[in-house]
Amino acid sequence: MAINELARALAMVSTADFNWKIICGGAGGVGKTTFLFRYLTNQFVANTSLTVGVQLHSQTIERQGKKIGLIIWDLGGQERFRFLQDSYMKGASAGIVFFDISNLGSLLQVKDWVAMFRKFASPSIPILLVGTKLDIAEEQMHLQSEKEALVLVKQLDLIGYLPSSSKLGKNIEAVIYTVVDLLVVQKLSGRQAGTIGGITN
Ligand SMILES: Nc1nc2c(ncn2[C@@H]2O[C@H](COP(=O)(O)OP(=O)(O)OP(=O)(O)O)[C@@H](O)[C@H]2O)c(=O)[nH]1
Ligand SMILES: [Mg+2]
Repeated sequence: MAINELARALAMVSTADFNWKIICGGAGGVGKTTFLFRYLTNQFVANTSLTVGVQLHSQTIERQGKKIGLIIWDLGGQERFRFLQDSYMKGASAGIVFFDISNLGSLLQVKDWVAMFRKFASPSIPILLVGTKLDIAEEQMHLQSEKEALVLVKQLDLIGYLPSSSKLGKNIEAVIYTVVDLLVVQKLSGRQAGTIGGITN
């Protein structure tokens, strides 16, 4: 990871209302890096190389009147990097697990990623399931993946499911905002329990 990225992240931490670490996992090649690049730069890059180990991104955003420092960790999906990734999951506030809608085999790894996040981050970490590459999936696959994804959401007690396309720019911000908004609501309701009835977003 680049030192200047870490320095930027540390500078951000001192000025934000909340600072959260979000971890991203899922099978190799499903499109995690492409997704984060689209989110951070609004560009679709077709020639990413596989993520070696982990990559870190930092960003400050405003949601619900709060300044939020995000540190997003992109965990390489290749099995061989797993041994060094456990420690990077520690302290995460939320997780996003990705699978490829056009390759339903990638759904089989979702359970393992959820289990890892719960083991190494926290047993109660909120996790969103995200389908990628909606643009190249046939209608039939889209329907099938949605059905299977919703079963997993229920089975594994995830926040929910969103299909996305980094190529089309579909549901990119929605994914991040869904996670962040949930954390904001959790934080505010936990802190001021009983004083703010019914926070909605
Ligand atoms: N058509 C299409 N291709 C995509 C999309 N997202 C990613 N890809 C392609 O899928 C390939 C793999 O994307 P990556 O982002 O490198 O995948 P990754 O999940 O980060 O892979 P690892 O780092 O090995 O875990 C690249 O060739 C991307 O261009 C998408 O929304 N649509
Ligand atoms: Mg990657």
